[in-house]
Amino acid sequence: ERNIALDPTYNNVAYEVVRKHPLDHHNKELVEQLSLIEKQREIDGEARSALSYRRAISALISYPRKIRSWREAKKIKGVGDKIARMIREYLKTGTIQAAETVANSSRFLITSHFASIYGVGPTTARDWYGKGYRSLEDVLDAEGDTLSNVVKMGIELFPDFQQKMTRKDVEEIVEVLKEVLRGIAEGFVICPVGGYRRGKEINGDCDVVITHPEEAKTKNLLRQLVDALKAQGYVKHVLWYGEGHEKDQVSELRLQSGKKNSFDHLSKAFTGFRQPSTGINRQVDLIISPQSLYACAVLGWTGSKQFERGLRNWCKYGGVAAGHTFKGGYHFASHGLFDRRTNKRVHVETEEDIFKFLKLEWADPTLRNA
Ligand code: TTP
Ligand code: MN
Ligand code: MN
Ligand code: MN
Repeated sequence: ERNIALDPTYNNVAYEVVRKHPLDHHNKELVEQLSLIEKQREIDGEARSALSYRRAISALISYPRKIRSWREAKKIKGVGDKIARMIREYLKTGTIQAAETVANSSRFLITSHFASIYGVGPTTARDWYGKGYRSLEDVLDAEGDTLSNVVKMGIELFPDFQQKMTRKDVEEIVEVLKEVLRGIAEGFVICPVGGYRRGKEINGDCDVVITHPEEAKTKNLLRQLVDALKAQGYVKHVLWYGEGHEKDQVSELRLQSGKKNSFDHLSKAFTGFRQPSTGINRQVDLIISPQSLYACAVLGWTGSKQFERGLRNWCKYGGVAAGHTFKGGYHFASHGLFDRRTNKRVHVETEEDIFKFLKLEWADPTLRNA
């Protein structure tokens, strides 16, 4: 039984960009339990530990059949000894004790609740817990006056934002955006990205990349669009607003921005957007890209986060995939693909171009759920 052949297209490699990660996979319950531990490590600030769980989880998502033995689990690249032992425990008993402990930890339940509020990260969540707060009422009672405006908005919008969106909800919002864009000018192109593009039925927010064939049309678009959305009553809350500087010197573009929430140099706004049919405020993330950066913007904002991490590593360090060697030496960001040595931008028109350049086989967005 151990020798049942695996899917011949399966790649047992550590590279997320080479493997396939469908939403529907063979080890869901196991992945669910490991994800709980991963989340707890993340919220407790144990970044390295969280990352090793995330790597293993992605490897398990891409594994082409239900895992049946410890020996089988140990062979999977990305699954280390410690997690392999947890898989052994899971196969033997049906549960992982460490995951049960997390699931029953009131500290975990409360800190993860705090951290799910927009603007509240793990550090603040732990800090609040440490001060003895056990609910949002506790937080508001004790800190109401000192909270930042973003956190105040996050708390105000929380009851709405925690309600998940169907694909239809996302599509409704995209239609509204198209209409508002038409009021600004003809010819805008809008691409829903994030979990929606990866095929998820249920989404936490709506992420869109917007471009126009004429670069000048995207120049002041973010301001125009947010103003129009406010004027038409769709947007009351702007959680983050940042105009990019796509035309700055290339070397400067490569630098990581120090600005919070600004992990690329594209113009973007994270908004609370009132969905017409339900009246619920949805988080809508608007990303504006000039045409020349559109392929990178779409690839960078489609995710998943672990897929993007893998993509950046592949660009930097390279690897061998399907007999092709890629030497690395590049830097990927949503605002461009750069040669690390010269800081020069590589011109790419489409996502397919990027994969070809990186010597990778095309990965359909629905297989990027790493
Ligand atoms: P998100 O909207 O945060 O994630 P998501 O769409 O995958 O999932 P959810 O249903 O919870 O909304 O971000 C969209 C994509 O943008 C994400 O998959 C990867 C990319 N991204 C990063 O790489 N780094 C970041 O810090 C953010 C905010 C997004
Ligand atoms: Mn999203
Ligand atoms: Mn999210
Ligand atoms: Mn988002």
